[in-house]
Amino acid sequence: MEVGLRQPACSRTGELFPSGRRCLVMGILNVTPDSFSDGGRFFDRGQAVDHALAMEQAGADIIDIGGESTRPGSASVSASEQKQRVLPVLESLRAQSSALVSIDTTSAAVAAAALDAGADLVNDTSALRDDPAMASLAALRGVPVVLMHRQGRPRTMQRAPHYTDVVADVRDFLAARREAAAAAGVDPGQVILDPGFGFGKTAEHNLALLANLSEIVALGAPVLVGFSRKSTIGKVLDLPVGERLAGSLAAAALAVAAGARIVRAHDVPETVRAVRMAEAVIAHRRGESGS
Ligand code: HH2
Repeated sequence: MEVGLRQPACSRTGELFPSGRRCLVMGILNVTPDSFSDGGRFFDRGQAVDHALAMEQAGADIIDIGGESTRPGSASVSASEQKQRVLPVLESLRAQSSALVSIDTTSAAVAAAALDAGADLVNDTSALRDDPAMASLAALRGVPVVLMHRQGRPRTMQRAPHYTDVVADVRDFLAARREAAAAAGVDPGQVILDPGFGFGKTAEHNLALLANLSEIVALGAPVLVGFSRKSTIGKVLDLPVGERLAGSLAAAALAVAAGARIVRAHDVPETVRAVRMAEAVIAHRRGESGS
């Protein structure tokens, strides 16, 4: 299929959020041997597709497919290796499901191939910085794109994260990246912002960002939150990665209450329920439409 010719399934972020729906759940599909919480579990194509279909069945609005772990200390994976991992899964999934699919990559070659194979949006944890071709790709394809804050690079980002004021620094970074994307031709209406929990941040930084998420929401773009199973939960509750579901759900509910529009999660059935519950409460806030 030729670059730029496919009509995207959702051509604007507005179409991601039909009226009446506040928050979408993005189910995580790591086609990797080494992701921090589920590495190796979905490295097999059949298991990956089955897991994606199960997440869709459980209420995931978007399936986020990635072929490169970005956990602290991880090494980068070549574009060709990422494509070998994700494309067969994406193609099988596309044949069996009409779920929205995002491609989690910082490589424009991987993103382009995934869009050709039927992905609907791009999730770039470098906010278009790692690959200079990513901005023009996003502009050309006109698909929604997630711009995430990350200090440093995955291999070293947790060594000594430092901020003057983490909330203001992340907010200003995201505003600047949205402007840079617009300067490269990306429609600002297609931009989704993400504070990047765990990406060059201590537990204190992550807690401050979640506590003040409304300042990121105030930038006016849809905000994505990925707190699922992350080490801050392990630190607060003193729990290993396999026992962080309750902490993940608490973070998801707080994110929804602060105005997040997408929650990225490993445990989709439970997260969908937590999000719907938070939305039911929010619907009763005074002065908001739908209350
Ligand atoms: N977190 C991870 C990966 N991609 N993308 C966005 N937009 N926001 C996030 O918070 C985010 C992300 C890390 O989680 P996971 O995919 O489970 O782990 P790994 O990177 O080890 O595959």
